[in-house]
Amino acid sequence: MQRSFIQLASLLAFFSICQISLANENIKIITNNWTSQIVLSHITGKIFTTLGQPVEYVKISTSDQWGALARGTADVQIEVWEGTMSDQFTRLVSDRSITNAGTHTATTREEWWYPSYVEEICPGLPDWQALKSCAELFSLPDSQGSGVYFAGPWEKPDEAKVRALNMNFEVRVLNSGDELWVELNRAYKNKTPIVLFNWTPNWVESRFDGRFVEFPLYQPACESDPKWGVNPEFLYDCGNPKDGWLKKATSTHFSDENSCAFKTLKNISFNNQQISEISALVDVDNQSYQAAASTWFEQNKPLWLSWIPQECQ
Ligand code: TMO
Repeated sequence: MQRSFIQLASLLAFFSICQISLANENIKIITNNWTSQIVLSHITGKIFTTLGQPVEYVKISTSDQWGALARGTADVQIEVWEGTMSDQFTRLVSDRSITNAGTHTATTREEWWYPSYVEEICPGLPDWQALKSCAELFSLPDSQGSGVYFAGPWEKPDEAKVRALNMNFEVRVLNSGDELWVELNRAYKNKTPIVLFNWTPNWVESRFDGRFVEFPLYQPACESDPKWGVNPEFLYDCGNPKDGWLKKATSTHFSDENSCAFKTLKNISFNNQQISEISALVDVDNQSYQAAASTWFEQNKPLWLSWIPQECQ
């Protein structure tokens, strides 16, 4: 009798330890390499912390994040952009390897972009055919006469786009948003021609006047059917979507283990103005990512409280 009581008691103790360790396991939030994503991740972390959920941040590239989410070594991605990430996101969600945690209000665009003064040097912009005939204007001393396009590390195959549209451009891939802005600032100061990857919502639109290049309108078939579009032999003879979505993703076990955090995440929704203001706190006002997250968090308490379901408050 006594023995079985001890057994039962130790069994109960064992289960409660398991539960505690389950509940106390840190939520692993992915951080990438552009500003709004990093700040939004920290804001999300602060919201989870108010639910009593400890968090940690996992710095990882967008290309490696899919495996990490699928394996559960990362739990939360707060910014999945249609223009650069829809293929993997859609495939992994339909495989049930990751979970779709809903859509932000913001609409997005990710595309080749230039500052407005470039239009005076290359008339006909923003049409891509004008850019094609002006390619040499964008050459650099070490580009053998080809134009240079500064790309980020996130994009769809831009080499393929250049080839399919038969443009005389070299694609230079940089490692982060910050490296793109170094090139933009340098060119802007001297008013030299530049074309680089950019996106909206972003802080750039609050500081620099500029436009996206208009490539042939995106349709999904452009990326699956070579016969589609101006080049019947190649894929990618089109631009990115002009009003893309912005979604959130989690590992598949996240919703079971952290139901309040998951429900809250589903409600989290940023709009274009909020995202560009948040990125400007860092890239214009020079706050740290953490400080920008704290600033926003302090100033928007009613909003983020409204994202937490009643039963979790
Ligand atoms: C994924 N990004 C917003 C940098 O294009």
